[in-house]
Amino acid sequence: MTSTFRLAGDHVGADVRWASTRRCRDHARFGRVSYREGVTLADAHVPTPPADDAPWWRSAVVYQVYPRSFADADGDGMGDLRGIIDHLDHIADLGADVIWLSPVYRSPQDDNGYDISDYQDVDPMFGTLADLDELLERAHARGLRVVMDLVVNHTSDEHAWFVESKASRDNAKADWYIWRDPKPGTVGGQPGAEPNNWGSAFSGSAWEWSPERGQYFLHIFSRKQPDLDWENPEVREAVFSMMRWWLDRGVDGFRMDVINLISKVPGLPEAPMHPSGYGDCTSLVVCGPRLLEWLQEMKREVFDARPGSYLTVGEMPGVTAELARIYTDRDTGPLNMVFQFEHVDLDADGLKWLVKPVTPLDIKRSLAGWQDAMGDRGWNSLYWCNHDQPRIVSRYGNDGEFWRESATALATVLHLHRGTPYVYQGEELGMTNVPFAGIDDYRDIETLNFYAEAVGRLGFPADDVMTVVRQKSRDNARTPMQWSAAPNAGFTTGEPWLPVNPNASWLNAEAQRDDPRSVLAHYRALIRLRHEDSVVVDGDFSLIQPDHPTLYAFARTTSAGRVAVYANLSDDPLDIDLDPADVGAALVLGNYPDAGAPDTLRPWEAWILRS
Ligand code: TEU
Repeated sequence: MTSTFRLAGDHVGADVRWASTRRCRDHARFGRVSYREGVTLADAHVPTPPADDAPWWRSAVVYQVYPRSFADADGDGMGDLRGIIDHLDHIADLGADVIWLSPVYRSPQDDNGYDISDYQDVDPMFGTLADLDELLERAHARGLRVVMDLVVNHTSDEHAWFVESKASRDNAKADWYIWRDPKPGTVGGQPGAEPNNWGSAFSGSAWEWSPERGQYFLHIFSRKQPDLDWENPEVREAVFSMMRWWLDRGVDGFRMDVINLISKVPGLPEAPMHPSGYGDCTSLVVCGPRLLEWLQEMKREVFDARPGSYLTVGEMPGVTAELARIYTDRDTGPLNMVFQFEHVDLDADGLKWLVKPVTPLDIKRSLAGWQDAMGDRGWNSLYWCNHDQPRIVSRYGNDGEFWRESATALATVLHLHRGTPYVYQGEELGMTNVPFAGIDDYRDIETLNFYAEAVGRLGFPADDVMTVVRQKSRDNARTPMQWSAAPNAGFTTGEPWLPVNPNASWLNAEAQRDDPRSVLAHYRALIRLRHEDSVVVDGDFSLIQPDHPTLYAFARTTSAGRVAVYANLSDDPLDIDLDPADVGAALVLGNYPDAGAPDTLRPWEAWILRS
């Protein structure tokens, strides 16, 4: 079969509206092009905008801001709220609809703000509540919504609730956290006295001894992040009331941190052993017995009585597609969408740090499986990157020879799936992993704890450990945003809290802003396409040539038409056959400067075809 399609204008980083109204005359080079002189693409297929009565977040794109690394307005080396306010135009120009703000609450910053000591105040290092109000106002004025991070599986150990809880066994908040006695016959605080064998996600035991109270408390994450006891109705009401307070203040929803860990299996039984030497409690804490009930309760208590429509996304490591569909069911689900982890765990052999190779076919099967599983009842969130994940162009792309092509190909594939896309700051520029020289450059608690444990207790060679740290550390995502080629990438006039990636000299927002071939221009075009074409929002999903090892191709269809994606996820050219349904379709967006050959995809070339 000949892979002929019609070209809808200069398609590199093309502005989609422009492409869709431009006259397309110069396509004669495609032998079987059937485009009539003088007919615009708009005449050929008028894209129908998404329906007005559908929930707004279905056609939205979310931009995640990690405040400490976004922009520093006061020169202390740490990003802040005023820095975000100063750069709202960047987010608005990209076309994003929503900002998800990683935590800016008061926090000792043991886990960069995911350890909160006051849910209803802003940490002074980020600014004030008045700054946050101003950010909300200015974002809203640009049509941008703002979603807050809700971290309520745990608090900081410096939160007033925990300070009170640990003071005695009979205070008013004594049962707000998960307290347990030492194992019978042992001495509390001694190795082996922990109530069970669970390991923490950040290395070591998940239990910490509290001498004040003479008991252990559970912390699935760091010892400064004690888990709240959601079995206690007072805890739930305190969380719901705090959420209502934020909604009253004008926020537009919540990204709910590890929300599927709040319900633990009663009795906290021993867990199967893990290579780390501790029990792997995943099966005992993930999507536990009362999770659905409590999420329904949250929806009822916080959202149902309010006019308006909010965005709720539950971060859910280890969630199955079957459960995710239930949590996001369009009629009965308590959440709009969840973050699932399957496609970002493909390179982990059981443990994040045991890296294994991933093929394009693995990625395709995983993401396509989720498309099928959500069907038209559930809803996907679509992401490659966030503050916990290595940079996608370094991870599943080629950040050397095909940096631009692979960054844009991966973006194309993801954004054309059914679901709500998330863009993590710098992803829209194709930011890469950082080549830090040694462990001293890293700041992330997960990375530092792992390194200490792997090199110290487990005795692995430091060089081997550094190899995996460079691939997987969360600090790859957390290096400062690359605004320009100025010192410190224009992020700060001071000393940045985490070193800047040296490639900021050429990889930065300023260099890309007016370049129609840039990664940034490509992201803009993808976002615009979603806003303008209901097929991208609503279309059914089906893979094309599902078993092909490097071709990632699929179609989205509704009665309004068909959008097809053909992407070559490899460093080699690829001869392809178009699906018969796509022969004669218009090319609305590609990622090379010219149309190339009609039946060959160049390395990491990606096409979006419309018919
Ligand atoms: O992350 C949850 C989570 O599953 C992490 O353990 C994640 O798998 C890990 O960071 C991957 O390396 C959320 C937040 O996004 C993360 O930043 C926090 O550290 C964590 O919860 C605890 O609040």
